[in-house]
Amino acid sequence: APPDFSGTWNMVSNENFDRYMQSLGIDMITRNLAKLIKPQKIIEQNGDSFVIRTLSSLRNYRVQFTLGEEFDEDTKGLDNRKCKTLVTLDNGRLVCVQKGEKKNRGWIHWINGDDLHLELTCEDQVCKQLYRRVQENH
Ligand code: 1AG
Repeated sequence: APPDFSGTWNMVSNENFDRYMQSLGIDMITRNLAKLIKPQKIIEQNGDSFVIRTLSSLRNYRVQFTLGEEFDEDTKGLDNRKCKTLVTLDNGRLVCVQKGEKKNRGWIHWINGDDLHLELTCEDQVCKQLYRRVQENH
């Protein structure tokens, strides 16, 4: 069975984020603020349908998709581009391809125990983020 990505996840590390943002054309002031932030991911998964919210004091971002169904993504509040985006499941990994102005753009999410990994790619830059599951109070 595929993993269940649902839950709340807090960032614990973020490698090469500055160069990833540079490849998206983000200005230095915004990059320097963004680097200080440790966002939280809130993922709701229902079968093949997902909502992923990335929350921070600086920006919030929400993406909603169904596996295997290409959609129009507007990266509003981030680099403000339009993409044709497709997310599929490949060996338990959520693999996203963001077709648009930027070459080789996308991301991959996977779970290992209480760790949620995110690799963000744009052109020749790969940013590696690690999030840890926030325990639910029952
Ligand atoms: C993401 O996509 C998007 C978040 O995780 C990547 C963050 C920034 C990269 C782009 C541009 C930076 C512009 C402004 C930075 C301001 C805040 C950054 C921190 C907060 C992000 C909301 C994958 C996701 C699926 O859709 O997990």
